[in-house]
Amino acid sequence: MEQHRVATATRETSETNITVTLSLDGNQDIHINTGIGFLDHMLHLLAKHGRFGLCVHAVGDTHIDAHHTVEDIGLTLGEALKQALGNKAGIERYGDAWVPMDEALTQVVIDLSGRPYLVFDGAFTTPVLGGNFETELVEDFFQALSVSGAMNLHVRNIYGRNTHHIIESMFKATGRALRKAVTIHAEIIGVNSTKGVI
Ligand SMILES: [Mn+2]
Repeated sequence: MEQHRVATATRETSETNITVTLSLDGNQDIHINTGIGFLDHMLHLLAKHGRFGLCVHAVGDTHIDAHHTVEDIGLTLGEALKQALGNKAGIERYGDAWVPMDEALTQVVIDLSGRPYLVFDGAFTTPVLGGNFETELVEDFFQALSVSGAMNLHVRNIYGRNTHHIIESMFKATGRALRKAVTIHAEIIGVNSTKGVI
């Protein structure tokens, strides 16, 4: 059976107004506009390397800083993922990727387990990229994604010098690991767990 898993999630608060549409199958169109150029670049990479369709439109209180917007996009993307996956029947569930970016190397390992847990290992020497993206927000983004996407997410930068390269390898690896984890295999009957529920 051909799958077309897609979901739209929205989040409206006094701080941000966000809409995310995520397509796991078929559509690979990417439209990203968050008001934070560096984050647009990273979300584009995640979608491209995950072979996802992704539309993200966000208007946030970036006159304060990027924190609310970055965190809330992580939450909304995770919510869209959770909705698109539905009951997770037939999915691989686990996914992993090693991605180099020149001198930087990152490993990402994912379990779409229903159990939110982030392990993040990364340090950035450049505190701000693109004028308005505080690099410490990378961990906050992945924390939000792991919680609302109900996933066990390990993001481990092994080494690297250039902060842009390190973060880029993290987002690409997350896209590739997610692609593996959401992939449906005909030989997986029901949910890929002895519990019967993930
Ligand atoms: Mn780049």
